[in-house]
Amino acid sequence: MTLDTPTIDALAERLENCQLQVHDTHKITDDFPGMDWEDAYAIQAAILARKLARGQRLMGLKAGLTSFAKMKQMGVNSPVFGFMTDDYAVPHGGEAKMAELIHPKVEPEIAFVTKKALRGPGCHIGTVLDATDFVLPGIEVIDSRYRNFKFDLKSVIADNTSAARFVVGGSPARVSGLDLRTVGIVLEKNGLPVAFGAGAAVLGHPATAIAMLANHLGARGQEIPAGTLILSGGITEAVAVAAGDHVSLRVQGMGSTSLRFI
Ligand code: OOG
Ligand code: MG
Repeated sequence: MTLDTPTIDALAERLENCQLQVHDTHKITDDFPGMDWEDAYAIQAAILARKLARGQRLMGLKAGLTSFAKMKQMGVNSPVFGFMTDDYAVPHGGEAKMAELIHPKVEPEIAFVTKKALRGPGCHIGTVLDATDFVLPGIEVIDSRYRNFKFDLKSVIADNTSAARFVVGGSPARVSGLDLRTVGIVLEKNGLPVAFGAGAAVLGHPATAIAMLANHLGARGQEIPAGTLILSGGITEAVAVAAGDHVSLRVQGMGSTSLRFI
C-alpha cells in the first residue's frame, strides 16, 4: 500500500460519483503514478463499502479481461476482479437506461453459480467444476468511468473493472454434461449477430477465470461463498450500444438472455 486511507476514500468517492452522476474522469494513475495493486483493490473495496452503507446488496463477483480479445481491445495483459451490487442488476429481458450510463458496451459471458465455497490458493478447473451448481448466459454492461475507455490495470481495478449493469437468464445448465471450452455463443444486436465465440476464448476454459478469482481472494484471506454468482469475463470484444438497442446472448445448451437500452 502506498496511499493513506483518506486518499483511498477520496478516490473511491470520485470514481463512484462518476457512476452516480454519469460523467467521466481522467485515470487515477495520472495523479498517483506510484500506486500499487493493493491500493487499487482497496479503492474498489471502498466503493463497495459506500454502496453497502447505502443499503445496497452484494449480488455477485466478476472476472474481467480474461480473453485475448478483451486484453487486446483494452491494451492490457492480465485479468482483473470486481463485484456486482443490486443497483447493477437488470432483470432477464429488462431495460437499462442510457441516461444513467456514460458510454456503455456489452460483453457476452458465461455466468457460474457455486454450490460450495471456493478458497484459494490451489483452486483449479477441477475444484471449480466440482463447486459449480450451474452455469447460464450473462450479458455484462461495462461503462468505464475513464475518458474514452482508456485506462491501465490499476486504474480499471479501482473503478470496479468498469462494472455497470448485468443480466443473467436462459436455461441454467449443470456442468457435468457440458464441455465449456466448445460451448458456442452468439451475441445479437437488434436481431443481427454481432459477435461469436466459444468458451475456450476465456483462458482456455472459463472455469480457469473462477479459479483465478478464488486464488486472488485466497491470497487476501477471503473466499467465494457457496451460492455466489460470478461472471467469468467477456468471450469477445465488447460491443458499443445506443438507446433503442436490443441485445441478446444465446449460449449453446443454456438458452438465451437479453436486455434493451432505453
Ligand atoms: C474492463 C472490464 C472487462 C471483461 O469481461 O473482460 C470485463 C473493461 O474492459 O472496461 O468486464
Ligand atoms: Mg465483463
